[in-house]
Amino acid sequence: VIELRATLIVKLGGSAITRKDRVFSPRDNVLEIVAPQLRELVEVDKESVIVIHGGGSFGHPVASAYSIDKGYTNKGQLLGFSKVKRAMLVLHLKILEALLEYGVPVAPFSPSNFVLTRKGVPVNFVVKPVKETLELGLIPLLHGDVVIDVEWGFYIISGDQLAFELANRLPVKKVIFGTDVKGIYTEDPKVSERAKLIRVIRVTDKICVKTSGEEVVDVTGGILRKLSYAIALAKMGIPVVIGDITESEGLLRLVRGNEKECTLILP
Ligand code: IP8
Repeated sequence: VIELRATLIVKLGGSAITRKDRVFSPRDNVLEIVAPQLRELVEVDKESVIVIHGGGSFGHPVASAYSIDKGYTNKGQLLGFSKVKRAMLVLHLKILEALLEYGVPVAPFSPSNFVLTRKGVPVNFVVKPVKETLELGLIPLLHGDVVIDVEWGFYIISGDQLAFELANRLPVKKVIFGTDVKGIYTEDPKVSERAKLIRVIRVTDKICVKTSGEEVVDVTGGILRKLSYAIALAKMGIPVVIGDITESEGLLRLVRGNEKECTLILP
């Protein structure tokens, strides 16, 4: 039996791949920048890669409009479930197409088909198809999704949580949270000029991050929740890098450790 090579997880954050200020608008230029780098990671760096993308201006506004993130409370939400799925699948297809254009052999996966949660914690998470797909040399492409929760009815599982769940079930060596800013700041850099980039966070550090509260709609908890998954991953011994993937070669620099302007979360 050949042991599966430790995998690199790349999360394409919704703020990087979509315009959060306009509903249903992808940032095609960022997809064009990211796609060839993913190809390079596979062909040149020989990385085994799982890609996960977030919801951005596709999943979040729809989920929020139907209060899907509050769980199942009324029948009108059933259509909301379908519409969140649709929004995510439309974005998923756009990313699939962008990656295909650059010859990246992706295998699309939609988490609601193989994940069931109870109060947000997976009770079923069928990882085997993802694992076998990876072993064959394909690049699994997953997305943040609305899943059925046996207690709450619905649950929005974020791409960040998916990274954490995968790392609990597969050998993962590093996780990149790609976004449209350089990393975690002391304050919201889009609002405050005083915001300072935090370059390294140790899991034992006490850190203070001020959020603006003016953030665009994010049903999965924004930057603080991202940070808590990053810290949980680091506690498992998996380094996490949070950084900007909207600039050319940005993703490669983050993966290869050549980027100084980013946030490293270390055990
Ligand atoms: O953008 C959320 O994924 P995230 C997906 O990674 C939905 O938090 C359905 C809003």
